[in-house]
Order: sequence, then C-alpha cells, then structure tokens
Amino acid sequence: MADINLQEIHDLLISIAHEAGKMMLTATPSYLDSGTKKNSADLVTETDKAIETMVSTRLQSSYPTYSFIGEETFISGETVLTDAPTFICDPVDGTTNFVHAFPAFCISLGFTVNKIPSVGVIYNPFLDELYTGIKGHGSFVTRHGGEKLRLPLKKEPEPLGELSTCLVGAEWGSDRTGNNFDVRHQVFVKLCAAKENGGAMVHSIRCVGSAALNLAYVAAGQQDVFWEGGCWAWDVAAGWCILVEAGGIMVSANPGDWEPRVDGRVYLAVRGAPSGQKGVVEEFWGVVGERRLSY
Ligand code: LIP
Repeated sequence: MADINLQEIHDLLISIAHEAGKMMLTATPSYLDSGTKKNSADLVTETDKAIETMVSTRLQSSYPTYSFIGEETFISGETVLTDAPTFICDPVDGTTNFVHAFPAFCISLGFTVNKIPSVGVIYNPFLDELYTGIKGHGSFVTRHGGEKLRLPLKKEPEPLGELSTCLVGAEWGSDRTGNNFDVRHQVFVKLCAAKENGGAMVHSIRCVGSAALNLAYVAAGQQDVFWEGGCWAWDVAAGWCILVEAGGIMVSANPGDWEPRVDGRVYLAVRGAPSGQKGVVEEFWGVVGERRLSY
C-alpha cells in the first residue's frame, strides 16, 4: 500500500467521471436502446457499455498492472475480488433512472486494496454533484464545480435515535419473486407500520434507485440509513469509502454480521453519529427478523 498514490488515483478517477458524465448527458437513452440482463427490471444500455470501455481503457493505460472489475464485463464465477489493487466500476448506477431521465444516476468508481475501499468517486452529471473520498483523508461533495464541502454536511451531526426518527433508503431491486422479494416486502411494511401495529414507524422510506447515490446521501447525513441486498461490489465500493470517511459504518443487511465483504451483496449503511450506530443497527436487524436475504 505504501507505494500506491491514492491521491493520484483519486484525481484520475475524477477526470474519468467527468468524461463519463458528458457521455451520459449526450446519450439521450430510451427504452429503444436499452436491453435487459436478468428481467424487465434489470436494464442495461449501450451507454453503460460504452462508458465502461472508456473507463477500463483509461485505467489500463495508467495502471496496467492493477485489476479491474466492471459491471458490464463481470463474468459470474470467474471475476473475483482479490487483495490486489482493484478498480471497481459501475459505469451507470441507477440505469433505470437514466433510461427514464429521472435525475438520480451516476458513475461509481471505487478502488480497493486488500479488499478495503480506499478511494471512492461518485458523479451525478445531471445534478453536477461529485462525491469523493480517500481512505484516511475524509470525504467531500462538490456541487456545480463550486466549493468542496466536507462530509457529513452537518459539522455536528445529531445523535442517532430510534428508527422512528430516521429517514431510510431502501430499494425494491430487480428480484420480484421468492424469498428475497418476501423479505424485502416484509421489511418495507415493518419499517413503515405504526408502533401499535408492531412497526418501526420510520419517518419515511426513499427509493433513490442508485445504491451509490444512497451511500453518498448517508455519508452526507441526508439519509440516516440505507438497507439493500442483491446489488454488487461496483454499486457500493466507491460509496463505502465515502461513507466510512464521513464517520459512517457498513454492516450486513442480514442480522449479525458487523464486518461484511465488499462483494457480500447484502448491506446496511448507517450515517456517522456521536452516539455511535449500534442501537440503530440492532433495531434494524430486529425488523429484518429471522428470515435472511440470500444472494
Ligand atoms: C442498481 C442499484 C439499485 C438496485 C438495483 C441495481 P444498476 O444498479 O444501484 O440500488 O436496487 O437492483 O443493482 O443496475 O443501475 O447499475
């Protein structure tokens, strides 16, 4: 790690993210140029593929010996995250939003060493919002090329109370049958239900449609919690670094695992808080209950 210049990698990833942003904004995606991967809720466009090619080409020319994992070139069972320095790329996170021109899509570029997220860059070109983080050096947001603001946005974040005081990010995902859909459905209902009906009565649930942006919002302190299963390392690697650098934590979406893997596919992110996150994590795991997401 000593000879890896994280600042240099961070700067390159920002430059790549801006190039990707231009490609997204000029792409005018529609249903016509989008295909599906798993089912009609799991979209991929020509832009996802073109951006990933641009990203991997630029990274390969600067860092030919480092590994690369990208959403569009990942081969199940073959592409594995190792301890080697690794770039992890989601060319368009929030592809469904991108296709609908709903303004919550981004490129997510992470860099891991020993499987630890060490640099993160997330760029939403539609809103011109850039989230960045370097391990040990904090995380930031820059809007419209203006001032670089340290995360979390509040200098003194409030202590985390019960879930009933929380704004929760969660997604419906693309699995719409079986155990995973049942667990998700049950968690959504229990989070929202009134306390007298056995629920947690959260302030509300936000379905942003991009795991990377959800993590950025938790890092910023604009969402308290984000719960998700089924997404991949490229959805979370960048946001994970940004979150931790802002004082937040990442645990598993399933109860009991305080140290999930980047490629573990089940995640619960909690914002930084002076009181710590243990209480809210345990309350959330209580909502999940006995049944587990299985990916
Ligand atoms: C998406 C995630 C989203 C999740 C979807 C999907 P994509 O990534 O960010 O939060 O619910 O299942 O994985 O496909 O837009 O890159």
